Amino acid sequence: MYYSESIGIESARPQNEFWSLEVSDLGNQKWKYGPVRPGVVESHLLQPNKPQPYGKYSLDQAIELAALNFSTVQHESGTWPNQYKGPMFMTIGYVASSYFTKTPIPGHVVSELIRYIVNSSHPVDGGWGLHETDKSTCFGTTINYVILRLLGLSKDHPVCVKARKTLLDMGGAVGNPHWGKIWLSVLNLYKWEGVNPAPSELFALPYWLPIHPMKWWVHTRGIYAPVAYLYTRKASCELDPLLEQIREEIYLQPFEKIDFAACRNKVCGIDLYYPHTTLLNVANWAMVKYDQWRPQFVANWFNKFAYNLVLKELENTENLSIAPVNGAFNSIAVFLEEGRSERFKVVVERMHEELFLGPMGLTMMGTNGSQVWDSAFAVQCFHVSEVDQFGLVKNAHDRAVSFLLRSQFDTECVRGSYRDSRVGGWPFSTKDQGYTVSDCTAEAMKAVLMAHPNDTQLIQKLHKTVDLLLSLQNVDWSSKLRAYYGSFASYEKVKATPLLELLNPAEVFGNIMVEYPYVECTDSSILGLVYFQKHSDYRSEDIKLAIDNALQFLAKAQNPDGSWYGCWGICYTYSGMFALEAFAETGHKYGNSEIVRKGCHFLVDRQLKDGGWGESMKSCETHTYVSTLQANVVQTAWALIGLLLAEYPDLVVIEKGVRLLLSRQTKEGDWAMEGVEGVFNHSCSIEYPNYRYIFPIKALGLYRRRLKSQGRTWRN
Ligand code: LAN
Repeated sequence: MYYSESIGIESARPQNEFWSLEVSDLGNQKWKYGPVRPGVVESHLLQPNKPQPYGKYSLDQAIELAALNFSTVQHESGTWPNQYKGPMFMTIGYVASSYFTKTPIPGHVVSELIRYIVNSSHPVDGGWGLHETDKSTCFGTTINYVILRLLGLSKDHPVCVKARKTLLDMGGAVGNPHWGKIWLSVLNLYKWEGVNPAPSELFALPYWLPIHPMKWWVHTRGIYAPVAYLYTRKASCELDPLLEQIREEIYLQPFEKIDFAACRNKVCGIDLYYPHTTLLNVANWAMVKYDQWRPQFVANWFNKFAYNLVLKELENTENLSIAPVNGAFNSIAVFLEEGRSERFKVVVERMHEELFLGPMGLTMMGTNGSQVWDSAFAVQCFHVSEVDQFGLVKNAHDRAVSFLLRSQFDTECVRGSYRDSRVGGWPFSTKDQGYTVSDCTAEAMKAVLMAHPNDTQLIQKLHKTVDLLLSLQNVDWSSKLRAYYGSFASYEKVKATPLLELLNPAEVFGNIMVEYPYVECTDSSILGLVYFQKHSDYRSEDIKLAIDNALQFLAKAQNPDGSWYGCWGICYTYSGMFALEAFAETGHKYGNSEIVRKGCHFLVDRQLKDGGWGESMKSCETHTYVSTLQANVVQTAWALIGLLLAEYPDLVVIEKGVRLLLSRQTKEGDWAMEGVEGVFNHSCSIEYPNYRYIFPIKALGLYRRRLKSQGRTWRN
């Protein structure tokens, strides 16, 4: 049961006002409150998740109904909006920025934000973790407690009382990791002298230096540019009576008595995932000394470099920023530089596109959505299941394809933003967000090719996509040295040494400093190139070589037990599906490849008694397969897809999984949300609500093909 109404603060809720979702042609989505009545999409998104399994459909009926149901919840823009939630450290950005810049948050937003946080508090101790299904941590509990207080929940409200006790039991807010300390300092609830340094000078270093920040992972440098600006200015919100009260609530000692400088390296043991190295401690110590010594005018001068990068980021993303974390920091930097300028107003307006409403309330998502990614997979699953021409599904399919075609990048980034070419590429969410991702580009290319296999103009346009994809492959001498020759990373090629991880200051995430080779990104890139090759001779030799190199990387990345570690989905099951698909599409099947046989056996050995698969988020954290007790639909579909594409011979194994999918299907043709599907940086889980349609439809469709190819029919 979710809290739905009164949470102790007054929220004006007139009878004739409703929440409705506006989505632009480019997939930018915004929840609005007003006279517009919610439609089918909104009702679907706001409906609590408790569909009853029906399980009586035949295979054909199951596929068709699922595809029809999925089509009805598509928005006319061609996207499938969904609450892409999970991380519990995003909303603080929106709330802190609003508080800092004194930008009022409308009452209807306030009450929904509170409702989500209240609903997601830990049932036992009332705290919050790094992500929604995490144990309570100091970071999660502090920032979500602070949000509730800033939004007007009383300190004596039972939710605050319970959370505060948990926070104080963990030693109070001094145990926050770096990002927590930064937000608290921005809000004047902590002192900058207790924050490990992020000086703007780093951004003024010459680019040829191997550790230059603009060679870091796009997210990390996107966050640290505005953070450096705020740190160097020691920017703090104006103190007011509410902040003074919060200062007295979140620490064990009175605020004035705390020696903040001594808390710089203090991190609550529960939070710590990635401890400091000695090298980082020494570097921090030196930077603190430097910071104390360097005159303010020098600091201001260096800050111009960091601010310039903030502006470039805003220009390249239509004022959106790559994701909410840096978006919120950017908004404060712009406010400090420009006050309530036109740019500031747009930046604030666009932040609302990252807030999304769901049955539990309103929250800041991981990105401004997952539009391109989901639409690309949707188109593919309709084709694989041969329902793309079926009734209403055809309409949904065509709209999704048009959306993909509209979302391809056709302009480059502005000069001086340290960004690679992007024309021809696709993002994860929307064109405005502006960042090419290797696998999103490849999967979108595959989808549009499936839809328009003979369109010569389109194929011509995809030449740029192929150029871009090939340019993203790690094939230089350093990748050879590090054994990831042939791989693909997420947004860019690997540009700097993983040794930079020794300087990872975030404490709660692993592998955030630089790009890494990712099995899934490599798999998808292979698939995109393979599909392209079926339709064109363009750069065929280069493509062939790229695919060979990528396959060799995948072979090396396979663990001795046959598995591949997944970085963006949970976990070995997710990666197993992608890897087996990449091998299958290049002609490596169970019958002719030892790699594929091992990959299949790994999955088959983990099939649960109920016939399906279920893998826990713990796999990602511990790098060891951890099964759940019961199967879930999405992971069962992933395993089935891998096995079916690999042509795993034992149909009994596969049929058991198929039966599990059918047994969980509802009368309406969809499936319940059963758990979290995604992950990032090894420690944070994130939901992909559309996966529960896309992958079961694909798995069932593949199974139907397999039966047909063997001249068999389904028996209930
Ligand atoms: C995502 C979501 C999508 C994901 C895939 C396309 C699935 C993946 O194959 C490549 C990487 C990518 C694009 C990705 C990267 C990191 C993101 C953007 C996220 C997991 C969603 C949120 C996350 C972002 C980094 C959150 C901010 C937090 C930090 C620790 C920097």
